[in-house]
Amino acid sequence: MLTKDAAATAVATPPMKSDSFQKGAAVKTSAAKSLQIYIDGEFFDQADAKISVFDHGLLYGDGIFEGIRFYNGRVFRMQEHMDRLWESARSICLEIPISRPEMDEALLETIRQNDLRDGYVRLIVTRGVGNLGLNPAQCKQPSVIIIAATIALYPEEIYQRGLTVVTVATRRMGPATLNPAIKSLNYLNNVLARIEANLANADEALMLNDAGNVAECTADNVFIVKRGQIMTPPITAGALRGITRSVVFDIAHELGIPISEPELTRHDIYIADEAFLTGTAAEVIPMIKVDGRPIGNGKPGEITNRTIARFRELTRESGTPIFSE
Ligand code: PXG
Repeated sequence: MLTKDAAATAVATPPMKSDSFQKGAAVKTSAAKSLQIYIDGEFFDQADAKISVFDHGLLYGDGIFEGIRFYNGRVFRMQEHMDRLWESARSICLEIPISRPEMDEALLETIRQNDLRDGYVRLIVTRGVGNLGLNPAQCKQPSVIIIAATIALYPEEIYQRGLTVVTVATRRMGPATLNPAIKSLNYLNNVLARIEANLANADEALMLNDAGNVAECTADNVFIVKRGQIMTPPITAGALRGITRSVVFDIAHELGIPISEPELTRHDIYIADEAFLTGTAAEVIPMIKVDGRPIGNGKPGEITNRTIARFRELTRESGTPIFSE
């Protein structure tokens, strides 16, 4: 039986001095080497990669980010991630200080500098240095930070067994407060939900919106399968327009499985035949128990497993090449 700690290993892992951070089937491809971090056009050793304490990204969570995976020397769905980054920027009136082609190249070069073929990239644009007041007009120069690291995968066992999830009391913010469609540096809403899941000894937290409908999990979109049809909450329910979510739409169309975006309640989850979560870090992963109730027969379902298999093929076969071959 895996603990929630095993589930928590799906995080990007810098090569730390101690291995204690990496539990389960951690993957390391560059053990002893210091990471090269991109900050505003320059590369720094990870020990020297620092930004100002006056950056509003730190002071107010004022900034945006993307989490991107690369597999087998190719960046998966890179343009979709860049589209979403630019949309988040536009929504918060943040002017990204470099062009799209420059950002593409900076991302690819960061992976090359670290000599990685499989891993995870964290791309961050902060509001930049200002004063201690929150007015973003004080911040003249946004900063771009790119971290490419290896990723400690969930152990294969967890894809075969599935995740246990609890509904938490913390509601997903509504579009009138901080729109969850913006992938901002302000993740405290999700962090609070995650703390609740940890305290309940669950792998993930199911978050509802203010209307009581299902929104998403803390870093993953939610899907159910009912009578051969795949369903996921609409973006308007408070779900991030996940890139992995959109890959599931592509897979469903390809496999001829009907897919739709109705409002979903907890009841719909409890009576589903199958359920799974999607996210860049978690990929496509079965959800087998919610609030103590087994989903379907309590095992990953057939459509879930087919979706996982096709997702893995796509990650191996497609993407933007990192190295010229
Ligand atoms: N919902 C939320 C709130 C997210 O932050 C997803 C869904 C899934 O989206 P993608 O595009 O990844 O399919 C996310 C993903 C991580 C990490 O370590 C990822 C996210 C947030 C925090 C950590 O991969 N975003």
